[in-house]
Amino acid sequence: MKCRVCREPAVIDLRRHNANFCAEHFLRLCRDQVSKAIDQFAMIEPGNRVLVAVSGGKDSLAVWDLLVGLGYDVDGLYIGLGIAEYSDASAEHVRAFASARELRLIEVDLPADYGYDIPNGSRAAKRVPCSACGLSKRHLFDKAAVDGGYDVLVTGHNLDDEAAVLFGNVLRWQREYLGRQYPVLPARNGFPRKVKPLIRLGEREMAAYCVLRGIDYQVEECPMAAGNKHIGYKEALNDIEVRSPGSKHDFYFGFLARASEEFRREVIATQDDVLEPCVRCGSPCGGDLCSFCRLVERASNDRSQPVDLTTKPSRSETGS
Ligand code: Q46
Ligand code: ZN
Ligand code: ZN
Repeated sequence: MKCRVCREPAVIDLRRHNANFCAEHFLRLCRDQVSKAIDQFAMIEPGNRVLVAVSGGKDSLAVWDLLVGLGYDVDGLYIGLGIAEYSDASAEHVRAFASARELRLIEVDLPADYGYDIPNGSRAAKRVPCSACGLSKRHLFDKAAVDGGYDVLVTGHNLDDEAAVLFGNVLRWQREYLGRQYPVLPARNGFPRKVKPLIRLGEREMAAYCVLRGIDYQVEECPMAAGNKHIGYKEALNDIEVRSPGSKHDFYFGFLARASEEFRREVIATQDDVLEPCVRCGSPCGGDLCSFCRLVERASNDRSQPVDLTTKPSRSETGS
């Protein structure tokens, strides 16, 4: 197995590209794919201040490393979700990464700063954990970006993530979600642009990138993800990819090129631009209180109730 570029021994085969690469040329390929995504979708402009949301997993640490390597001015944001040992270990990976490279890391801790963690918050709000978690993260990403004066918020979603989300949205023809699934969401209501520079790279590539760059990431999956539909969609697409390499890429990029505009037009036409500030936190929202402040309120009301040890969590509350 030889590198396609230099004919030296290869360390990875990429069936989607029908090629093998040595370490040096694989790392270059990753950088080139990120640059290409940034250029193709005008994700980051020169001089932009960039904030990357980091979880401690391979994708978010890799995208931070890649953007710094490409010369961007990037700080990190870590949100402690209070998911027992998983969150403790994730935070350690993020801190070690940032301090070894002398990068600025902003930390927000849900239990310490807002008085709830994802397991309790989701139970109080009667949402599945990933829904309470997604809502909390979106709000805190936006808030940190606005408070810190950042122009762009980066997330580490890769090709496998985006193809799996697309698969789920297409299965149920969720037109609104399809209209929002795009690698760049423009700045709106005072919030920064949101971008996904890893859309041209898959999960396996990101794991290899971290190993080759010596990035020590959180390998454990979040325990709350067990049984979630997204994982099932990823497995289904992996089966297809084995039989037909390049399918995920063609599925996702085919959608972007041929279909997404129609759905995006619908979303833009129905977008409510006269949002009022939340009475508690000031974030733009449709009612008096934004959904994040409602979640915080429910979680704190729940804490003041006596704990009923005879009640078992319902199916939807556990996310299974
Ligand atoms: S962290 Fe949060 Fe994920 Fe865990 S609770 Fe679900 S959404 S699975 S990216
Ligand atoms: Zn090579
Ligand atoms: Zn609010």
